[in-house]
This record gives sequence, C-alpha cells and structure tokens, in this order.
Amino acid sequence: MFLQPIDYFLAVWFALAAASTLYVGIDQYRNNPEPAVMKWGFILVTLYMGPIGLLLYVLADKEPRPGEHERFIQPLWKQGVGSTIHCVAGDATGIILAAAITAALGLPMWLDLIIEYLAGFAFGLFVFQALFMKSMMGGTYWENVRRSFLPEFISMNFMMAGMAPVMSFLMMGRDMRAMVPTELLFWGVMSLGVIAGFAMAYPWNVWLVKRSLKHGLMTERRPGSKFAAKPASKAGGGHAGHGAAGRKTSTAAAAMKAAHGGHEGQMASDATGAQLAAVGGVSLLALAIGMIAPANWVNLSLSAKQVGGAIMPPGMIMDRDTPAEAMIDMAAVDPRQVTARYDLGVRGARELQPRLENGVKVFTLTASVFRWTILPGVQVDAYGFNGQLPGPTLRFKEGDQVRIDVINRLPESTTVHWHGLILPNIMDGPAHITQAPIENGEVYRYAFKVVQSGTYLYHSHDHVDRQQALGLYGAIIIDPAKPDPALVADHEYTLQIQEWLKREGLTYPAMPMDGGQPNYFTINGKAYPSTEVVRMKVGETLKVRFIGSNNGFIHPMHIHGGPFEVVARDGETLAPSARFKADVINVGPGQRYDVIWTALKPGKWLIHCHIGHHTTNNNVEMNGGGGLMTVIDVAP
Ligand SMILES: [Cu+2]
Repeated sequence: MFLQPIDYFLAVWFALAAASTLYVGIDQYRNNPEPAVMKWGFILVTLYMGPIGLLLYVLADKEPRPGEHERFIQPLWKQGVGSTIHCVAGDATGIILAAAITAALGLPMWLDLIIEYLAGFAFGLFVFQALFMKSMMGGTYWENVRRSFLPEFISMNFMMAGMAPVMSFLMMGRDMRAMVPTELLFWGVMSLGVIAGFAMAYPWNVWLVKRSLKHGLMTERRPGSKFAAKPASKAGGGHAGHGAAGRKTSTAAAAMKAAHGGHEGQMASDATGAQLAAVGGVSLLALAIGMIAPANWVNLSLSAKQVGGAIMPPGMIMDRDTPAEAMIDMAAVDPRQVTARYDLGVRGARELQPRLENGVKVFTLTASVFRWTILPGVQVDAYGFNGQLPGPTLRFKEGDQVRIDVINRLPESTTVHWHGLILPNIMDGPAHITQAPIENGEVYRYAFKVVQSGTYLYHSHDHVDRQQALGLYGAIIIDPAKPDPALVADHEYTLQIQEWLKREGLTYPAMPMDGGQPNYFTINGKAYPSTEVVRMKVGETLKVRFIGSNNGFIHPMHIHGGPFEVVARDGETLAPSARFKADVINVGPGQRYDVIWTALKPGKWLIHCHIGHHTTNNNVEMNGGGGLMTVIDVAP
C-alpha cells in the first residue's frame, strides 16, 4: 500500500531500474565482448543505480560497433568507470545484503554500519576484485587477493564515506519505513546510497587506474566465440587475432598496455609510498567522517526493531538523544492497520444499550483502528471504541451494577480509566499501576457499582498522550436516582472536545510538543461545519454537558445569545447558592461542566471555543468558522 508520493516515485524508479538491468544483461551477453565478471559488475550496478547504471554502460562500455570495444574503452575516464563499477558491484552487494540482515536482527544502526562496511569490503575484495584481477592477470586467487587489498581498501573507504551518511540520515529520518527491508523506501535509500558511494569513489578509482593500481575495463575475445577477433577487424587493429588459445585477454591487454603503458601479466605501478599513504589515510578519514558524523544529528543507537516503519510528524524535534519510545509515541497511525472506514454521515457517541446478566448491566467496548470522517473529504485514522468517535456514550443510573468488557484490537496494549468514578482500585484502569495493560486480543472486565450521578468520561490510561489523542474516549452520563426538576432542561447536548493532527495523509496524536500541534478540532468527532445543529424554540432550555475529552489544551467554551448558568462541575451538582452565570467557561482536559442556557431570541446562536485557531480547519475558516463550533438554531 502506497502511503506517500515517494512510494509512487520509487515504484517508477525501480521499474526503470528493472528495465535498464534487463537491457544491460541482454546486451552484455549478446553484444559486448568483455569478461563475465565485468558483465556482472554492470548488471548489478544497473540494478542498484537504475537508469544511471544504464547511462554509464552505454557511454563507457557498450561496444559501439563490432570490433571497436578495445579502442572505445581506452580513455581514462572510462577505465575509471570500469574500475568503480567492479568495486561498487562487490561492495554494494555486500553492504545491501548486510543491511537487510542486520535490519532483521534488530541491531543498533551504528553496529549495522560497521557490519555493512566489513561485509562490503569482504564481498568486494574476495569476490569481485580478486576474481576480476585473476581474470585479468592470471596467477593464483590468493595472489590476487593480496594485490587487490590496498586498492580495494581505498575504493571501499570512499564508497562507504558516500553511502553511510545517506543511509544514516534517510533511514533515521522522518519516514523510518526506510529501515525496513520489506518497504520500497529501504531499497530507495540503498539505491541513493550506492549512487552517492559511486560518486565519492569514482575520482579515486581514476587515480588508481592511472597509477596502474587497478584495472578498469577490458575486452575478451575468446577464440571460437562470437566475439572472437577477426583478422580483418578494423578497430582491433594490428593487435587482434594473435591471442594464444587459453589466454583470454590478449587484445584487452594490448589495449591496457596502450592505456597505461603496463606489461602483460603484471602491472607496474609508479605510485610512491608517500602517495599511497596519503590517499589511504584520507580515505580512512573520509570513511570515519561518513560513519561517525551523522551521530551528531541522529540517534544511531536505535534499531529497525525499535523504530522501523514509524513515520514522524513534520517539525518533531528528533536529535541524537531522542529515545525510541518518544518516536513511537508520536508516530503516525499506520494506515495499513485501519480495519474499517466510516463516512461523514456516521456519528459517534451513540448511546450503547447494555444487556442484562443477573441484574448487571453489561457493556462491551472494542478498541480498534479505523478511518473516521471529520469533514467532507477529511479523514483521520483513529483509535476508537466500537467504530465510533467519540466512543459510545455509556448511560448509567445511580445505583446500577455495571460491567464493561474491554476488548483490545489495537496494535498496542491499552486500558480504560473511568474518570471521576468512585470504584475499587483494581477497576480504575491505570496501566502498570492498578492493572497489567490489556494486550492485543485480550479482554479485561471492569465491574463496579455506580454510586454517583452526573457527567463523566472514560478514556485510555495506557500511553494516554498517544491513545486518547487518537480517539480512545467517550462520555459517561449517570442519571440521578432522584432527578432534581430544577436541573432538567427541555433539550440536552453533550459536547466532547478533541484535537487532531493530520498532515500529508497521515494522522498523528496531537500534543503540546514540537511537531505535535493540532490543526483540526472536533466536537463529537466532527469539525464545523459538519458538527450537528441543536434545534430548539424561544423560551426553551438547553443543558450542555461540556466534556474535556481532549488532552492537550484548555478550551474557553462560549455560547452566544446570552449567559448560561453553570449547574454542575466534574459531575458534582452545585448547590443553588454556588451556581453562577457566565458566557465563557474554561474546559480543561478531564473537566466537565453542565450549563443550562435559555433561548431568549430566535436565530442562529453559536457554541464555540474562544481560541480563534480552534475554530478553523487546518487554519481555514469555512462557512464562518471551523473546528470547535456548532450552531443552536432557535425558532421563534
Ligand atoms: Cu479551544
């Protein structure tokens, strides 16, 4: 499932890489007279570098016309390309294999990098470099390993100096799907890393070829093969055709001789000890900088097991000290975990009917991940109960025996806290304090006697800043055993507040922290103008139950058209002498206010938060507002 624009780009990129690799592979075997190890070098590098590999092949190595390969590959820049190709083919293969394996093992990034370097070096030296040298030079395998060591060391150091920072910064960047080998992004980072490594290693390979420390490209015309040199060959010139049987490289060696002035069978390098020490030393320094410097900015002690796959909100401060838990806490809801989708017409906070078991009212709340519509065309990926946002309203009566079975279908553990209720401690809900968290697939039965009345709420008490911010909350309304007629209104409206952070198609838990600031706000799971309209007549009364079901901000809730009377706070009914009139009440997280408002005049009267930003949708005012706003429509 594609989550971000980069995924589409990468799909196209890898399709091009596959087509390029196919072309290079076929063309190498059909049309290009060079040794198999070099053919495979180009095939692998084209797989890693896509169209750029194809470009290098066509410009530097592909025989333009039959018989011309020897002369075509002579220029030093092409020899440098060839030399870099067989370095990168080996090194990158080792690095990529190691990266995929270390990611699966869950090792910290810094250790990954060291293993990748060693694997790349070993693969490059023992496979590509030594085999290539052997096919060029003859001699035993181990002689070639020894001869290849220093050039391979220099080339590999620069290669990794380019590749390591690309991997560190991008894998530990905002989109940490880049750490997971089953994600396209991982392979995208690998490709970009190989391209950067190639660019870093290339100038040094040119120097190594120039000093006859490495070979670049060569031609192979096996007698009897379709590439066998013909006496009349134009481009092969006078060198063609005098290779003895069993010697593969006669014309290539001649070409190399022309290019480097070397001798067939061995290379005499004119590099001095001082030059080698200087280049080797600087390559080591570049390697150290490439491997270590990113640790100034990103936390390389983390592993793919800890944070792999997490996508972080733009603007979150992620530094070398940011722990994995902080990243997981603020990470986007993974859209691939969404199990249901609900359109704008589906309302939350619907009253949940209990079933009776031996006189006990039994409710079931199931927590899951679903996509919830807050405005036309605007959805959030929410954690919620029973596919509703807010969760279903639990209506108890004072004196009830109740039981609530909480089933967890979330990708993480959870609990439920019954905010403001007097109940046994074991039923209170805080994870790790009064109970073990409810793991995915588990059920926890909360049972207690209801001894209060008024407006309450329930919400997650496990990783509250994440889970409640994603929607794990709902209202509890407890009817008193003996209702007070003075507190009964003609209409009732329960108003649950929530803050949301939705960016680039992903939902993050909103929190008052860098990168976590909300940009959408909802009343009962909808943002104005999609909030419900309260309809009443002049002279009628409306009881509004404000619930601070959000957990980030205090919202000064205001009603137009005249004052309301505050009759209850936090579920407790105020004594008549303590009731007061106001037109704004600050509703903080967890707080509840019951207010009674009388419709004095007809018209459209607003209930809204008095922080202007909270009455916009992603900073946009629609139909005169947004977010925490709803209309009381009073008929004459
Ligand atoms: Cu507000």
